Amino acid sequence: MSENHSFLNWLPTWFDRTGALTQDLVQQSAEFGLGKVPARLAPDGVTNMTCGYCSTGCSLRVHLRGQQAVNLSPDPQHPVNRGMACPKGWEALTPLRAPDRGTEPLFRNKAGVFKAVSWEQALHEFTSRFKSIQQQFGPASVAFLSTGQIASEEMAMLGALAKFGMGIVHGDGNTRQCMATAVTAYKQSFGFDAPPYTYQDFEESDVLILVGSNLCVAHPIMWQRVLANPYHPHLIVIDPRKTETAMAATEHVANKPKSDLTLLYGIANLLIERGWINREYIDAHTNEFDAFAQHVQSFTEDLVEKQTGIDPKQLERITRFIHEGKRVSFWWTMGVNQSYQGTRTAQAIINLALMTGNMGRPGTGANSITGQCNAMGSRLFSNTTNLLGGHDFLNPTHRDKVSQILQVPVECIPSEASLPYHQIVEGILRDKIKGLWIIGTNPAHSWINQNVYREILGRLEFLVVQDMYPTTETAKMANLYFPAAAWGEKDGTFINSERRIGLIKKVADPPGQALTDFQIFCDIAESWGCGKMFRQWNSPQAVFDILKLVTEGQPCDITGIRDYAMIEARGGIQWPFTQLEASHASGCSQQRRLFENGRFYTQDGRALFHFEAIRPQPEPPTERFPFTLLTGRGSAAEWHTQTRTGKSAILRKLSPQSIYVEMNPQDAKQRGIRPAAEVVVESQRGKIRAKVFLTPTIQPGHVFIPMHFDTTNQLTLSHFDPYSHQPSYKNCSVDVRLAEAWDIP
Ligand SMILES: Nc1nc2c(c(=O)[nH]1)N[C@H]1C(S)=C(S)[C@@H](COP(=O)(O)OP(=O)(O)OC[C@H]3O[C@@H](n4cnc5c(=O)[nH]c(N)nc54)[C@H](O)[C@@H]3O)O[C@H]1N2
Ligand SMILES: Nc1nc2c(c(=O)[nH]1)N[C@H]1C(S)=C(S)[C@@H](COP(=O)(O)OP(=O)(O)OC[C@H]3O[C@@H](n4cnc5c(=O)[nH]c(N)nc54)[C@H](O)[C@@H]3O)O[C@H]1N2
Ligand code: SF4
Ligand SMILES: [Mo]
Repeated sequence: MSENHSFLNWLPTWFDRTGALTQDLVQQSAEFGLGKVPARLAPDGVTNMTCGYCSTGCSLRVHLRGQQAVNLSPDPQHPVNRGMACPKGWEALTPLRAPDRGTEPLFRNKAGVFKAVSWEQALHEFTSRFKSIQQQFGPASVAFLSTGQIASEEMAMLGALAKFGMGIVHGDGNTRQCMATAVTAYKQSFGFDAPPYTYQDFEESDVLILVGSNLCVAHPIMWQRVLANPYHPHLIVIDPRKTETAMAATEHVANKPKSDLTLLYGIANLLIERGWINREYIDAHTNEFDAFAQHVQSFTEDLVEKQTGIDPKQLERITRFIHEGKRVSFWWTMGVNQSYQGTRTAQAIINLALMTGNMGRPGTGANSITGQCNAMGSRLFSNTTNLLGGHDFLNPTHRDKVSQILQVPVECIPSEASLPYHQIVEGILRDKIKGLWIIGTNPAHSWINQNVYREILGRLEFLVVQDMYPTTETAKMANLYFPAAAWGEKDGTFINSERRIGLIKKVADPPGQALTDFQIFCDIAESWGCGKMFRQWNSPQAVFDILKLVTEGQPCDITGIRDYAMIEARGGIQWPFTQLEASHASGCSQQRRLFENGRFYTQDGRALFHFEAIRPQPEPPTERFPFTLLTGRGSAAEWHTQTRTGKSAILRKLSPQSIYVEMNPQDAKQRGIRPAAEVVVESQRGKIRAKVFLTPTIQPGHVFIPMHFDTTNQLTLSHFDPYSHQPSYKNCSVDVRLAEAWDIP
């Protein structure tokens, strides 16, 4: 039997990566014995809530029997998913009853052993340790790192408590690893962080262009919406790998990694040369086009071919598709955002949409697809880099407004924005930050350059981790662990990629003494001695009402939403939703896109063309490290660091369980690497062991490793986009060789 046969058992996985779910699998999804359901829900029946994994925001119907949440199914009526869910959604209840759920607070004693303690003692340790660090080293010596996976009300409570109540200045989120580039690009180009689309646009376009997005794996239900497009659209996928999405494309543009900016400028240049631009739209609604046109002149077909590997014929073809399309939509995800020149690349996409007038109409737009279930909530309400409601910490009028609405003294609102994530990490290294509170993220697996990062975390005087599980790589390093309730065990709202606010609900009790993040924040406020500041913040719905007021007059104004019941009745509500819109028939539409009137959120209402010279790759391949390492999502069944999806036997069957590296057969042959061989992958920062998977879907000279394995980020590079400060996870240089007996296990 050839070695290749050991991969036969992977094959179903390989093809199931698309997220297509068989009936067999649905039946395996046994009934769950979860905790008691709160009395306000009918004992038998169903209740709808938004999925707690990705930013698609599918609506799931949770089935209740005998006061137990027994199963769930996708909501057939919902405008987002229309009865569909991916494997993670179907299995969303399973991680709640995992045996390693945190059931009590844990405190590491002097011997270094985690011991269960009461909440009272845990809160006392939290308050006394952090206060003493702040007294010794100043208020900014304690920081927090949060998440895009808790409710908006919880994020807002955390951000307000930390910054207004506890005097913390620096707090950022894992959304920095994910969405910061899109946020910065939109703010600079449109005047506000505003993804303009609605999912209906997937079905209305006649040309769709996906840049650095593996939609089929990372957003399987959005992908279903593309497949439901009745116009037989051209689908152009720009990705160095022939992903599942690229395989289904009418045109796969397999460019060199991180050459997108050159490619997009080349397309812009060709559009201008051919006169294939919408001058009327440009003149009426944008600024700086002429300077942009001049900038892209040097991006000739020859230059593009040399830098990107895309030949003039293909360049011409895609440019022609854009020109001939009546409704062209541009979509991008992490292949763009996670790059050292990501902001300008995202803006190069925005520029193409603006110059061809593909904006504000059905089936058009420059559309960033976000990642986590509530990354969009964190963009508006986490109070980290923006002041609550998309306001600016640096703007005194904004500080006054927020202070008045919240009845928080204005002096308690910091007049500086938080340091970005990587500077918080540097702050720890430089002994400026001594205490860290990590909520709902697992950076000891997911942050770049792990070997150094873990050492840095080890320098902290006090690390608090608040998570569903005390078993995550990060929680294991903590001095104090808070057991958090999960999605399904609490109420609140999420905002999905198309700006739709949806509900999450409590359908099970948290295990043991675990508390909702919201309750933990309220208890900390009391323990810290600033509880008075948050008297009005006494329930998620009460916080939602406060957040509504904060958005008044902002582009994200949601003052027209009456209450949670209104969100429920309407199948979610997209922002903005002003009082005027609420009273108007157009406000009732389930598919609302931005910029229909051509007015943007800049001072003069015009969108701005941003552009810049191409930057050199921070770590190009060398003789010693000849391969470019790409990382990303492996399958529809795996979620990030696998703390949740790893708990489902069904999901585990749908993806490889040990680390593998995808490599082109040609490269393997040259190096004498046979299929399924054990190899060592080495970068300047670390070396790891993996099984090789030979596949022509990866170009010669590149390799790909999914992010779901805890060693992947030992290889990745600490390099950041200068505007968004987002890490460049998707390119560093590595070597791959056969593992020897003496290599690391
Ligand atoms: N199943 C599953 N779904 C998820 C998640 C998950 O963990 N599992 N996570 C969610 C989150 S938080 C996010 S942010 C999204 C991410 O969603 P995506 O961004 O779609 O997923 P990735 O696999 O990270 O990256 C997308 C593609 O970028 C390509 N790429 C790498 N370098 C370049 C480049 O230089 N140029 C171009 N054009 N492409 C490049 C990679 O080959 C990869 O196919 O997924 C969300 N959905
Ligand atoms: N190499 C590489 N690395 C990457 C990426 C990549 O493409 N390549 N992508 C990056 C991106 S886009 C992202 S978004 C990050 C994701 O990285 P992480 O945020 O580290 O990933 P998760 O596994 O989602 O971690 C979420 C944690 O929150 C916990 N949790 C879940 N629900 C709750 C809750 O309600 N309350 C609390 N308190 N805890 C909860 C989970 O148990 C888990 O430990 O990874 C980044 N890392
Ligand atoms: S596509 Fe995303 S939101 Fe929908 S079921 Fe899957 S993980 Fe949940
Ligand atoms: Mo993400």
